[in-house]
Amino acid sequence: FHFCYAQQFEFTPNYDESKVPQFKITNPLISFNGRKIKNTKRWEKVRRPELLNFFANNVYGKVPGELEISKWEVVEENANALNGKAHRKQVDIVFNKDGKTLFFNILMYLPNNKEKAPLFLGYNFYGNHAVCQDVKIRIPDTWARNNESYGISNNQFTEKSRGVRKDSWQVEKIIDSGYGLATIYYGEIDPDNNDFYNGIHPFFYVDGQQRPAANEWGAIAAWAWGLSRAMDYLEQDSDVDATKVIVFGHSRLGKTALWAGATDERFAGVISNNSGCGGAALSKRQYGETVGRINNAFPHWFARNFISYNKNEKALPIDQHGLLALIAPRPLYVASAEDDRWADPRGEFLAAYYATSVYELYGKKGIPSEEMPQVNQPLINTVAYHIRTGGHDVTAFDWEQYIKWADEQVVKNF
Ligand code: GTR
Repeated sequence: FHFCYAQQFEFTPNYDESKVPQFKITNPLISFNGRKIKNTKRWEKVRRPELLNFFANNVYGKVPGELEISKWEVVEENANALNGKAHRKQVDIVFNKDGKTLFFNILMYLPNNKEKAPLFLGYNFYGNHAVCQDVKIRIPDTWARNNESYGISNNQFTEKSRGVRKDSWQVEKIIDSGYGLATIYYGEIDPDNNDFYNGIHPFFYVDGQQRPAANEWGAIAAWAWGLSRAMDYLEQDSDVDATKVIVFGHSRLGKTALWAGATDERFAGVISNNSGCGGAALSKRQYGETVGRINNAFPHWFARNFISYNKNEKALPIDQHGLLALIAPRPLYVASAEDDRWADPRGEFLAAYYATSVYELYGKKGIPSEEMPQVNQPLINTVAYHIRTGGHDVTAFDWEQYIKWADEQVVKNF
């Protein structure tokens, strides 16, 4: 059944820069009670926790408890994958609680020329088998969104979707650059539907509870939680350099990567690809997708408390630059696409710019000015940004920049 707290919502997106409302940007280095944060110690003791708490209670929702991996199992592996370049592993991560079971499968490719590989970790939208044309990749049998061109009907994946997203994953490029890739089908943690009876949420319900409380996790926080559990596994996989795991995500999964990076400091770097509203973009600009629109179209993504900012962005005590600042001093890459106006490229850029003061507190370089770089001219510092030509997607160009930035900022082998 469905929870219908979405009302009818009249919406025409604004794409006119001159109609962006005037607003004040909250200084990330002034605490909610007005104190100036002058050093990293105060940031870590006072400001970072209060911001984290704000986003947890009012935007993404808190995780109501703890649940450890019950067991993991390597269900398939081959040291000679991708013409001998890579070691492929498929690992089931299993959770058991009160008679309930949930598992997700991590597909990994690790470069054979590295002992412990740095790694990109990210969710996929269409199943692990969609990221690479490799017949050995298992096809998830969990819920899938129907998609005729990918051969997905009756909410089931088929052979037809094998490799369909390979251009957005660039597995060979990643391996050739000395990185591993770990990917998970996001629907295995929580199917992307407006309901809360399946996926991981029910594992935390008390008797009779049917949905999370107003300040508890929506789907994005649940997916972010899954990334942290994947990290628990990676930390004890001796083929991986767990100190160099970069969490990556596109669009709703970019929002997820940002929240995972903010909540789990084990992630050594974070990539937001076209994450837009509720991700890297400033909500107060109300350009393209807005808080009200996203909460109405996807009522299950955020904590219910986030609804109080529908058509009321000005009430936000901190905007999404505060989320980006939570990732400091770890390297952060925010990427936009010129035609992806729905995600507000300028809003994504400005959030990275306004988060920069926190990086500077740590002596790191972020975005030096309010001037956006030209299209296809990446700005690569600890906080990196690019806007490329084209639309809402992940491309080879995007991956080339992420690898270059990871070389310089995370792995330091350039
Ligand atoms: C859109 C949504 C965006 C973005 C996108 C996606 O429909 O409005 O916030 O998340 O979906 O995930 O592809």
